[in-house]
Amino acid sequence: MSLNEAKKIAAYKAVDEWVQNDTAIGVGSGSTVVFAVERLAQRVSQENLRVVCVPTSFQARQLIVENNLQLGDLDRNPHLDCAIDGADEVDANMTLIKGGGGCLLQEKIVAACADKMIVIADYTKDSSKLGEQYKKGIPIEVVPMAYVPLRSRIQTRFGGKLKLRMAVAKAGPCVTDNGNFILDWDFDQQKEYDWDAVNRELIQMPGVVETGLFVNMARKAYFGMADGTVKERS
Ligand code: ABF
Repeated sequence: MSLNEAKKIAAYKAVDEWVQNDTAIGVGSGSTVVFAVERLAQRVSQENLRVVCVPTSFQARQLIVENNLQLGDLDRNPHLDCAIDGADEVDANMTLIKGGGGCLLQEKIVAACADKMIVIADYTKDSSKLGEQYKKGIPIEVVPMAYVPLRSRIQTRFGGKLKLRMAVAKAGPCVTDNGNFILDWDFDQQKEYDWDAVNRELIQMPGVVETGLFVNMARKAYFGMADGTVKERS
């Protein structure tokens, strides 16, 4: 089974199990979410469901609009029944690395407004320990003027190395939907980190806007496996 097929079976299963009539849902970002939106659009038209979709990024917004789903926002829908999103890695404790696509801030805001966050992923995201699968580090969204001092401060405090994420053409830094920069933290794999504590401490550093560490947020994860089955973790 290809990676795309694996993403699709995970996304379809999550949408079938969690989306109900008369609900508001958060729509995550990334390539797996494309399949979730596809399935959602099928169900909405076949079952005549009333579902409002709140996007987590420009990409998610486009997907909702292109699939003729009802677009909502947190002003009108501050309470969401669930948020369905992808991840870069999911460990055995359901701690996630997110933000490989740069949308971590809005993804975390939307997930925090939802009763439950449901993760959809292919088998390459399934790990026992963070860093085992995703090798690009933990994304940390920072205010542009603070990226240099934060880079050394985080390195000194927690070890590893931080790199300013560059735009695809590498002519300048990658700028998020919120006008910020991203530091990718290649943490020290030999160390045992308490991710909840690390996350809390990072958030308190002036200039850090949000981290791609999602601790105690995901209720359930669906992994599309190479053999065509869907593995579940909660
Ligand atoms: C977003 O998209 C993320 O936070 C994560 O970086 C990424 C996962 O993308 P994909 O589904 O393409 O693997 O949800």
